[in-house]
Amino acid sequence: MITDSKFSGLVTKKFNEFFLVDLKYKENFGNIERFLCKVRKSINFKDQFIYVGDEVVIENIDLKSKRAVITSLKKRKNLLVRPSVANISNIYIIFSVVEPELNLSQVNRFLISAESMGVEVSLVLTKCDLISDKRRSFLIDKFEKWGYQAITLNLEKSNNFNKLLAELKEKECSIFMGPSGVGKTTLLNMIIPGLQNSTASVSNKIKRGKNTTRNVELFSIANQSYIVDTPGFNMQPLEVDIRVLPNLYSEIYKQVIDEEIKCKFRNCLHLNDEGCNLNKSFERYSFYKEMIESSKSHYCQNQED
Ligand SMILES: Nc1nc2c(ncn2[C@@H]2O[C@H](COP(=O)(O)OP(=O)(O)OP(=O)(O)O)[C@@H](O)[C@H]2O)c(=O)[nH]1
Ligand SMILES: [Mg+2]
Ligand SMILES: [Zn+2]
Repeated sequence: MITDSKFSGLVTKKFNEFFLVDLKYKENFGNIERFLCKVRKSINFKDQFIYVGDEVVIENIDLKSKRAVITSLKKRKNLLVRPSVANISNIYIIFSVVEPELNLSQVNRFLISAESMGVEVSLVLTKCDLISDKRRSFLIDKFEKWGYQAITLNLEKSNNFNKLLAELKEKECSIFMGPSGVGKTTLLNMIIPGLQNSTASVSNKIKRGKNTTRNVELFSIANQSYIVDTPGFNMQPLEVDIRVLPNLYSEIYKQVIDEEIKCKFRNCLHLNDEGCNLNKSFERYSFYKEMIESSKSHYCQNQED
């Protein structure tokens, strides 16, 4: 039986020319809520691709074979480029405190790249069962100075995990991002018992993860609440417009907004002391400076306008 009505759906997985689409309002067909879809041939999405996280309209729904056809793409709120995921509401940057070792410059790049998306960003530190309480407190203090209340996870204690789980269920679509081997999939498997996605121990030889997760997929954790697991990767130097960079570091924008510091030039990049009133004695200043230097070509210099 093929229905002739239209329904809203969410793309949860993509492979070749196929898409898995979950019905937005699950009660439409009882317990059938996921359809294998292709895009209608006559549709031209103006060269737009359809990504995981996109909201689409599906038609020609065949309840028996659980197939349908995508006939239109709704306007998206945002699009993350690497990996490609649409309509993210929250980014969780996940790092392990050891195995692989915490690399602060990498943590910073992930955080700033996430901040440039303009969504809420959180930091999660895994494998805290492998470090002392003293070291854990030290890290919490460090990241607090960076502007983040790090969520620390310990496989042997469940209180922080339970808090995180409750928080995630309140969010529309959260994404887990971070290097390979930090425990993103392990965390997802704890969140969705029975999921059993593959995880792998960190390589002894190179002390890095083994890139176990290969695909981007959206998982439902509560009504209208999803999580995306992503393959781990290392963040390359960012290509963010350097005029926005000062707004992505809380140590800088707090001084500008809360303390109302004023530099001589309105678009001051806070690199030199001449005419600059920013207090530069914070840990991430050297990362900030490096990031500005490496993305200088993106800056159309016009400091005095
Ligand atoms: N001791 C300890 N080990 C953990 C913890 N979380 C994850 N691990 C281990 O870390 C290894 C890597 O975990 P994965 O979940 O595969 O890591 P991932 O981030 O998904 O890696 P990719 O898919 O390659 O990006 C596994 O052997 C996990 O058992 C933790 O909190 N404590
Ligand atoms: Mg994984
Ligand atoms: Zn300045």
